[in-house]
Amino acid sequence: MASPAPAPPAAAATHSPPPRIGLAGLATMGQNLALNIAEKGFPISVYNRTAAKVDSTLVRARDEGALPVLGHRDPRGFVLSLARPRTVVLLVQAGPAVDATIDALTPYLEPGDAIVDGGNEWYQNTERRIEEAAARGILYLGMGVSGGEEGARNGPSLMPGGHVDAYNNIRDILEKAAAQTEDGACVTFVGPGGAGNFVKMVHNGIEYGDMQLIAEAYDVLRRVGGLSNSEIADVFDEWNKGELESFLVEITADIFTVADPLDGSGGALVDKILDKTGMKGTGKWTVQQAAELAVAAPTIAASLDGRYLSGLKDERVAAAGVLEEEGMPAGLLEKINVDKKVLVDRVRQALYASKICSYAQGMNLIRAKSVEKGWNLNLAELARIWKESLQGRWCSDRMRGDGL
Ligand code: 2AM
Repeated sequence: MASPAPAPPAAAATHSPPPRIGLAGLATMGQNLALNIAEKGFPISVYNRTAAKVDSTLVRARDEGALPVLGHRDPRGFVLSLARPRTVVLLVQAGPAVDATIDALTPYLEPGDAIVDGGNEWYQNTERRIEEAAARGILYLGMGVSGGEEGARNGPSLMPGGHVDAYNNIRDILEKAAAQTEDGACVTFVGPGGAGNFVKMVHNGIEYGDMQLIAEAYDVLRRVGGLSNSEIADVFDEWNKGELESFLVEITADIFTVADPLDGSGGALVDKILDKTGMKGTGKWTVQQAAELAVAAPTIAASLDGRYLSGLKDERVAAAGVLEEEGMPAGLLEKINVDKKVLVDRVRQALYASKICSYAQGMNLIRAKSVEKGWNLNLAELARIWKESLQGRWCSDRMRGDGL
């Protein structure tokens, strides 16, 4: 195996003028967002607690087109490398790591500088940090970043909330880095306080719903309709040409065409995947918030329940045995006689209607929170900046890389 290319010098001090923006936290999302910003023509300083990730970022910056990325291994040099007013974007794990990173950087920040947390943070943590930063004259944004690693590199949907001046300082950078659609860049100032994080949380909850709906549509086609994998692939392919067009539907079609490389008889890989999933938490927060605000969000709640139930694999296998013994064998539904064509069309319509309901539930939740907090959120703007992330190209990457 070839040894990795040596890292370029840590701080290529040749870039001038100094960067206006820095990014701390160079795991996958941070690295990709930093490279994206640099590629759009904005020099950027980068820092990570563990220096190896600074080196790997610099190697990528060099390999992906000599991008203007300046590496730093200590927080002081990192902060002081920035032109004032400084903006430091954090992409570290939500929770205590954000506080630790803020503690490491703030001694060197000055009044008027800004911190932008790009993680999937609980909105109340952002509201606490806005107050703590304000006591030092520092501006603060909590910014949802949607699109997983590919979105971060090539155009995420950005949901910044908090101090509007912090947004205005880097608005031009965010507008260039964000996904571009015919309706403009996928970024807007969401609102004050933790509004950006809250909106990102609901966005993820809506995606939980989307995935559950697609899974249930598949289940009906398979169990009730008795469709084969290749027939289901064709159905999703066809659906992707109509009002259901989205990346999730597109990749669902692809999933059914992949053969199991370990199965000599050419069986489909999808039938070998364990039906058991985990989650990272934003769906649970969404449902908790819906309950707190007395907003019905049945699709999102059902998707969360679906994940909990999927985790109970052993119990489900045991229960199937009990049902079998009681005269309800697996595959009972497959014995129902249905007209496949009619079924496929009804499932398509049901999927579309359910999806609309799910989005409405999410929007309703955001509206209720906006009223409670006095955030005055613009729902149409949110729908606009979600265009690429919820419907577009980056969905699959978010399933892999983001807070789902
Ligand atoms: P690391 O590379 O030094 O572990 C995702 O885990 C990112 O969050 C990484 O960049 C990681 O830095 C960073 N991170 C996690 N915990 C942290 C902490 N307590 N302080 C600073 N950075 C942290």
